[in-house]
Amino acid sequence: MSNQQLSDFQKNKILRVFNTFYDCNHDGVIEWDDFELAIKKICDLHSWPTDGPKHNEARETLKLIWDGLRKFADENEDEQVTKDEWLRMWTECVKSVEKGESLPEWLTKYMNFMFDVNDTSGDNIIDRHEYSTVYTSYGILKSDCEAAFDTLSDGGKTMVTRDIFKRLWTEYFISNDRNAKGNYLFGTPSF
Ligand SMILES: [Ca+2]
Ligand SMILES: [Ca+2]
Ligand SMILES: [Ca+2]
Repeated sequence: MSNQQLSDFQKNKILRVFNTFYDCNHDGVIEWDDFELAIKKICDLHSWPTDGPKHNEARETLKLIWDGLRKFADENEDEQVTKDEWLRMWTECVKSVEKGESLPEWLTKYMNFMFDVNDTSGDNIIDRHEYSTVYTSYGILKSDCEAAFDTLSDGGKTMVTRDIFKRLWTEYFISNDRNAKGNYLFGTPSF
């Protein structure tokens, strides 16, 4: 199995997510430790108290996501997902979606989780302020966040609901079109 089916553009997008959102301690592999850091970051961001219901819920959700990710990507079962394993998983994933299959369940869970993390107010819409707050916490510049959000929302004309978020999410991971709006889902692309 090779990564040849993905274009460099697709690989760059997929690795950006690996580096920015999953490999939180930046040691080049995804492990449970990275998820622990993500839980801490998200709870701090929302001021969810340690061991409170929201904190426990975030941990349970991320545990399910990690189990799903390992099942699909951790070929040698060493409890680490390398960049090569990550790209191979995505190659398979892009192929199945192109055949009309849906995204794997763990990824749908992750998508819903990220939507909920973004939607601080809980009104089922991500607004510009909510979006910038979350992504600046991942080290993306505020100006990049705001520019990206303006693209995603057509300058505020389109409400970023869960359905729209899902469409943009799928576009981000699957599309090979450089003009797709979904490319801006995680900040202004640098590619
Ligand atoms: Ca790591
Ligand atoms: Ca592995
Ligand atoms: Ca909201």
